[in-house]
Amino acid sequence: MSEKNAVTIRRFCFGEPVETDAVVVQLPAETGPIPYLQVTKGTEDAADAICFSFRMDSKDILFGLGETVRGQNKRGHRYVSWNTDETMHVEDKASLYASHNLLLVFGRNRVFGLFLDDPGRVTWDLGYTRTDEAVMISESGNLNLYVADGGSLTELARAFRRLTGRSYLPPYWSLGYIQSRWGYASEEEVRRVVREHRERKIPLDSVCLDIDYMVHFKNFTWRRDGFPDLGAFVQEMRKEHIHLVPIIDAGIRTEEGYAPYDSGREQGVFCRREDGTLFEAAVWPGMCCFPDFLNRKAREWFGAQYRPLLEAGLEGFWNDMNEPSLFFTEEGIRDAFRRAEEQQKHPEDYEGMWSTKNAFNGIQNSMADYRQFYHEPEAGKRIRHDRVHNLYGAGMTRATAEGFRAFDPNKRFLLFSRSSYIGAHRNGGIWMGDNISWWSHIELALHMLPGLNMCGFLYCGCDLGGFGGNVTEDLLERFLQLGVFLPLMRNHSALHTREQEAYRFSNVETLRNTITVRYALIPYLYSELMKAALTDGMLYRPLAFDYPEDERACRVEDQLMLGGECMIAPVYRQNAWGRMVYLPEDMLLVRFRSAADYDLIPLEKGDHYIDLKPEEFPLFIRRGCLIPLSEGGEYTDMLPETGFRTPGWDAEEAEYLLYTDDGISTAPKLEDHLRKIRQG
Ligand code: MIG
Repeated sequence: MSEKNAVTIRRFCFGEPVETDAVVVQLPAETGPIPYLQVTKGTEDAADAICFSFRMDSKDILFGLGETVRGQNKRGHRYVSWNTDETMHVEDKASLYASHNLLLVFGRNRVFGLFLDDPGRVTWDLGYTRTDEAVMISESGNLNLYVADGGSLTELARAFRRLTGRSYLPPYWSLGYIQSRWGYASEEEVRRVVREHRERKIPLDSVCLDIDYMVHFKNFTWRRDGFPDLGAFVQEMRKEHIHLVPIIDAGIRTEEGYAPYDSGREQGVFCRREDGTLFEAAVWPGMCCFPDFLNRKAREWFGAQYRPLLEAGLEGFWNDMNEPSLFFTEEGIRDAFRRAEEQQKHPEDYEGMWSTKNAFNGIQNSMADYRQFYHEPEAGKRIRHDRVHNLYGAGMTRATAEGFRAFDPNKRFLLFSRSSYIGAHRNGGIWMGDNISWWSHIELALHMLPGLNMCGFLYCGCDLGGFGGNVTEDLLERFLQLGVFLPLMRNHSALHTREQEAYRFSNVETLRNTITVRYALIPYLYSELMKAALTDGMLYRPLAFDYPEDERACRVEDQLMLGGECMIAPVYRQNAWGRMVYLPEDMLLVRFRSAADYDLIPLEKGDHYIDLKPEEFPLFIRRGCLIPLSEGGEYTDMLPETGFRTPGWDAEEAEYLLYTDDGISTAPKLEDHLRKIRQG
């Protein structure tokens, strides 16, 4: 299990897998026995299904599955890979917006990993039916299975990343603080958001525009009443060092005279039904067509739609509703009404009443609808959507990123998506979708992070403050304290919820101070993000990755290793003025109040109760390490490249290598700086 052992990955092929774009290295398919796994064919519901299973030792810990509910250790639940627009992220949910079919098994005498490259429905029964058994079911039986073993957890994760390719690199400014809210509908509103931040010296780099900037929610349009001259406004904002980041949804409104619909139809880029007619379903703009992102021509077409917006100077976008989320189809509505009419004829039939209710409830994102349309990756080769459902968001990300590259191959654009599949990590980041202003959702984000990193999604984050529900000031503060460390640090909330921009609250100064810590850390965080991307590493790791021999550390669920030097342990309980933290080695506690105001307290390995007043949050630095803290600034353009402070152990001994934009290299300025420190 030492790091020196080389990892071996083997590919096993079942049925006729579809091309998913998940891997960048083509391994020969092996035919021998599959290590670790039993294989059986068929289930009660699906004759073609293939089931893989393995016996779990009581001590086995399971890591992976990216965007899913529950803990870092995935054991003890049944998950289903089926990308779903799910607004309730509670612990009995089986599916969220993404499918990240990677699992690492960490046991007493073995460490191995699985990647099921299957874009259809996959079930992960991880000790649910039987406590001591893990069963993975590919419903279609068409997949490439990758099995890896031979190294440590870290090496296994790295080997999968070598297989699936290098992570997306976001622009530097995207590490700045981003303010977003569903509802901003005009230049005036955006100006006000910016002004309120600037007046209070709350750092800010970007403002996201949600669907309200468009004309009737139609992609690639913007309302002239709210944004009379988009290009001029983009430039005006750039002068304020603000990047506008508009949303784009998956569906294209069915409307003659609307250019994307006309050209898309003309070029045949939309998904069709079996009879060749266009598949339509309602989403925000009304009835929409859905680009066939599995088809290269369709991707090119979609990527080109961004061009006018890029020409107007926009440098970043977020892609939404790409599971794809379907509000309803005409058939779905018709069936439900038919049932309701039946019900009217038999009003005393209570069971019928339930099925009527369910028919209406089931109109959204229905399996019947996902079976109604087809993709055509190549002319003449049709695949029914449900077989490749989990690829849709990844395809949209790919189309967008390809469009950006075609526009300017040398520029780094910001892109994050809601839905994803492994492989999409090469083209963009993701956000974790519609969380709620709940304390448990700080913890949930902390749990998802390492799983996402394992799958290559380094640039990610959750809606800080919570998307749904009404935030309280203390919750926003604790959310931001986690957000300081998330690559995507975005405050976002839903229409009709309490307004949660940092300036809306009574202790603005506290919220601002928290965000200043982010700006002090950006050079470090960006460098560590680079390092993780360029070395196929993880920015966030469960403690088991770094301390596999320490059984206590391996079961810690609410702390994470960050980069090469640090550990985080956020507070996620209301009214808690501190928390227990387990230190797997001696560490230096940096208790932050602001970028300029913090305590440094060396602590020994072991358990500690750390006092953390509402405005305080911790970062732990490993012995022998230091991190660079910049002076900070109100936006990333302002961040100095010198003058780093370096709180850390034994500053004379420790070193920190800065990874820069240009690749793996040390930053001479910081090196010089460190040398000066070393010289006294
Ligand atoms: O059906 O665009 O997750 O971030 O604000 C809701 C409106 C559609 C869902 C996204 C959310 C966004 C919202 N969208």
